[in-house]
Amino acid sequence: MERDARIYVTGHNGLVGSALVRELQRRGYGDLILADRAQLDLREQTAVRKFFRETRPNYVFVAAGKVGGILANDSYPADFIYDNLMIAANLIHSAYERNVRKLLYLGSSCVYPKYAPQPMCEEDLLSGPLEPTNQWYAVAKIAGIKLCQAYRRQHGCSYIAAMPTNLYGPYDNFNLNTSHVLPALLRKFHEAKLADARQVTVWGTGKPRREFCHVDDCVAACLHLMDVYDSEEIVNIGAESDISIRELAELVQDIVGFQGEIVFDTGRPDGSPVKRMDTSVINALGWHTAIELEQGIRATYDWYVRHKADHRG
Ligand code: GFB
Repeated sequence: MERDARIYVTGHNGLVGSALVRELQRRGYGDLILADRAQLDLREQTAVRKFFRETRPNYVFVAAGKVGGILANDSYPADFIYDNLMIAANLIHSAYERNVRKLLYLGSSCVYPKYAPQPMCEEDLLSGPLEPTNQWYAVAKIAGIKLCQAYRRQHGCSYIAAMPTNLYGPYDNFNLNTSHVLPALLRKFHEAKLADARQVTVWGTGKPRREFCHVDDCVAACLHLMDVYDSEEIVNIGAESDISIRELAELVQDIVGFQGEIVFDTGRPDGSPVKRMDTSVINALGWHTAIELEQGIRATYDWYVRHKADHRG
């Protein structure tokens, strides 16, 4: 992307979008197009088309979306499928109408089947049934991938799609009902430490395994793909190692410095047993993770304590 390019980062208040903006600014991109929810509802086709007409972006990052952890996905299936379908369709079609030079669409590791062979390769897409708790989100994200591929095939659009694993970092959602596991654990252990509580409850059996990629690593991958990749196949962004939820809870307990015990609420769903990403494609393109998990969690915990711990929500 040229330094004077007009770059539209959707979802710039979210985990990925905010990290993208920080990194683009650090690299000297001065013409960023940003609009928050009050300014532009991405589910509204007419409003999105008008916004593209007026702002004329050259590049678009689709980091906007309705996202959440296992409980939010399970509780609000209509929101997860409708919002994400509309956002993908409106952004991708408007990009086509306004001749956007290149668009990067962000999917998720949950697009892969629940029992996909591990590690999951890009070719495993649509090879089996999805995890029921997040199938609504996954179907919308798969539709977004297919939109990118269809506009490339029919109209020659340079739209690419990346599938990040579970992400974490600053500006994550720390609401215990809607967040992903890592921010939830940071908050639970932090509040338990302050309250001198005897125990912290972790959902599920603790046996599922997940990968956690720091959002700054993910952003480096996205910008790298924008530079070097232009093809219809999706590309995984993985953490290159995984960990069980029990091990993760113990690590967070240690980082936060909570002295009590961990109990598992097995009445809560586990979700997919394991989600390991095969990263050979993106590794061959020259990207690797740089932020080790413990270091990344420590930095995120520092950020949480400085910015969020006093706020409820
Ligand atoms: O991060 P998480 O909500 O999403 O949960 P998924 C990961 C694992 O952590 C599950 C367990 O086995 C949870 O049961 N867990 C333990 C907890 N304690 C907690 C807690 O306090 N909060 C939460 N949230 N989980 C998501 C999808 O799946 O992955 C999304 O629902 C998206 O659509 C995302 O794809 C990447 O990893 O199971």
